Amino acid sequence: MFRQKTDWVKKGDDISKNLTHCDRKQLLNHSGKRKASLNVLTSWLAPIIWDGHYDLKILNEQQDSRIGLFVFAVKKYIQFLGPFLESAEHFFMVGHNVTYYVFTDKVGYVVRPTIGDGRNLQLHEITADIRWQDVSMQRMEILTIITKEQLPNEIDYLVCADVDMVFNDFMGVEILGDLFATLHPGFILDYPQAFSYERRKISAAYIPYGEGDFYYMAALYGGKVEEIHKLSTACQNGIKEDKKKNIEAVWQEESHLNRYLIYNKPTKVLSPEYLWDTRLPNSEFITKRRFLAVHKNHEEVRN
Ligand code: 4YA
Ligand code: UDP
Ligand code: MN
Repeated sequence: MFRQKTDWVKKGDDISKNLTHCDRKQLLNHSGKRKASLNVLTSWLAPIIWDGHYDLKILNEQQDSRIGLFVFAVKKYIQFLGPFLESAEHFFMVGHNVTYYVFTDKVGYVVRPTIGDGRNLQLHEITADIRWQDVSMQRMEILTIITKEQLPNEIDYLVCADVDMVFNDFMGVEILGDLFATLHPGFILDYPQAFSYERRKISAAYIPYGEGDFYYMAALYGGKVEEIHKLSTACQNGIKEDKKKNIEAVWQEESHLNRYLIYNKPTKVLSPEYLWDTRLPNSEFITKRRFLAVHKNHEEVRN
């Protein structure tokens, strides 16, 4: 049966009511600030994932994928692994098939948390690099290897994360897509010229002024295993090229990731709900804080 005209009018009313309750609407009054990050769609029509814009019940019914969560916990960062895994058990992909891929130089020290049904933990031993920058970048090298040899047989999607984080609210299948990346919470209202991209032409991560959509944070990104293989190979090649020239991109692998994502657009972008630090301004724009940075003493954990 056809809907009566009044039904449509009613539906329209509901939408405008929702809009008045949307905090991001405040931005309409901000002048001199960029609003692209607070949108629900990028210019290339990829969704930007904000709370309230998807129906998780329907997505869960449609999704039967095997999901990996890749994380490095090397040297002093081993202290973050317990809270990271425990919070992931509460909030990460609840009800789905999850494998944690943990890389550490201290396999013997890891206290295995209680892991739910349909979830498992793989511990992999690696040798620690001396400089923290190298440890951070080594993640790309490991990704190139495991996404080629091991992961294609084990999982469909891989999520790559920093370990100095805790899950603080649900993060589910709404994030999954062929290639997804997260908006850096420190740059949400900035224009691209203010992004901390690598600006030296000599680096393989170079991004000229005038280019770039968003500044993405390397603390959370992912996609289909094949896509992460392509991404990590490109970033690792850039890192190697720079090393040959005795240079290092300003934000290590994050700089290479940002360059890759300009020319290989993500199919989904995660809003800062998915990456937050409670010390940051502009928190009025987010209603969920799903993944929070632990406040660490940088000098202490990095030496
Ligand atoms: C990281 O962020 C951490 O080292 C910081 O401690 C903090 O958690 C941040 O992420 C969110 O330009 C309250 C501090 C606000 C700092 C905003 C800038 C840094 O931005 C860099 C790129 C890198 O992405 C760093 O990883 C990031 O700092
Ligand atoms: N990392 C590690 N051991 C180290 C340095 C880095 O395991 O000694 C890993 C860890 O997963 C960490 C990530 O590399 O979360 C990125 O480094 P960090 O979190 O210090 O960067 P930030 O987010 O502060 O820029
Ligand atoms: Mn971190």
